[in-house]
Amino acid sequence: MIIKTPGRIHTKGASSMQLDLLRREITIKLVYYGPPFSGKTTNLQALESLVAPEIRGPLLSVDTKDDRTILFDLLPVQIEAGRGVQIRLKLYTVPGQVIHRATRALILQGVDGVAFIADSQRTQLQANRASFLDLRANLKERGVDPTSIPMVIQFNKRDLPNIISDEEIDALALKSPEPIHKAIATQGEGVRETLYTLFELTWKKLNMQHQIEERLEIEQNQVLSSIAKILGPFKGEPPKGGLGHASSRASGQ
Ligand SMILES: Nc1nc2c(ncn2[C@@H]2O[C@H](COP(=O)(O)OP(=O)(O)OP(=O)(O)O)[C@@H](O)[C@H]2O)c(=O)[nH]1
Ligand SMILES: [Mg+2]
Repeated sequence: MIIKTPGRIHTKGASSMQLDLLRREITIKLVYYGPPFSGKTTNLQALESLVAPEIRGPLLSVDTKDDRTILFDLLPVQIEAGRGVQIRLKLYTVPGQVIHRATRALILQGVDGVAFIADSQRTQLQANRASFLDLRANLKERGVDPTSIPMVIQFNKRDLPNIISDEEIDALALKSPEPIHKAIATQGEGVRETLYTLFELTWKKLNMQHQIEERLEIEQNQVLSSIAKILGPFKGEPPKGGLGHASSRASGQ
């Protein structure tokens, strides 16, 4: 961690979290990673329509005519977390196609948390695995321990035929260190839960490292419910401390 000016904290290496104590602003970078066509861009499109336009920028997409991401998508969201604290979330996607590895590595720079968007179709399971390994390798090459990065896995495209079953996902969730959500991103299902859980894990980690709550005199519950509020109502069991609690594994539908 480097302190550049009094009241301003920038982090180096894995995290790009910036904490400006004077302006009471925190900037957090979350990256949607995963194989080609798994629905990373669709997640951000769904979030763009879920979050009120006053608190988000337009979704910036750098893609080809046939909607393949070639650089990234970026959705900035600004959340008022009480006591004058502003949380600036920068939500990025990477391009999934194998040839864009260098771009993915670049976008991972300074990542605070990862949503891994897997494709539920059985034909894509190998692509999911390859992308997961690519993520780990990219992080390691940057000197980042992959297990230190808060991560949530989303099994998307639950509406399609020939997909990995709910029971198989539930079994995976029991042994997975990362929370798993099921989703149909095209219908907005599971999209909120994925982001909420990722935010919760990331916030807790950053707070442990930088004592954000103590420095800004804010309550974790207040922060989490501010995020829940901007995402709108969730399906399923109401979580503790807000919505979509990280320990509720394999939820989402
Ligand atoms: N049936 C179904 N289709 C989906 C779902 N989510 C995304 N898609 C479709 O899958 C295709 C790829 O979605 P994208 O969001 O562009 O995928 P991506 O992961 O951003 O792909 P790259 O940018 O190439 O890595 C699009 O045609 C989406 O409409 C889903 O839940 N169900
Ligand atoms: Mg995309």
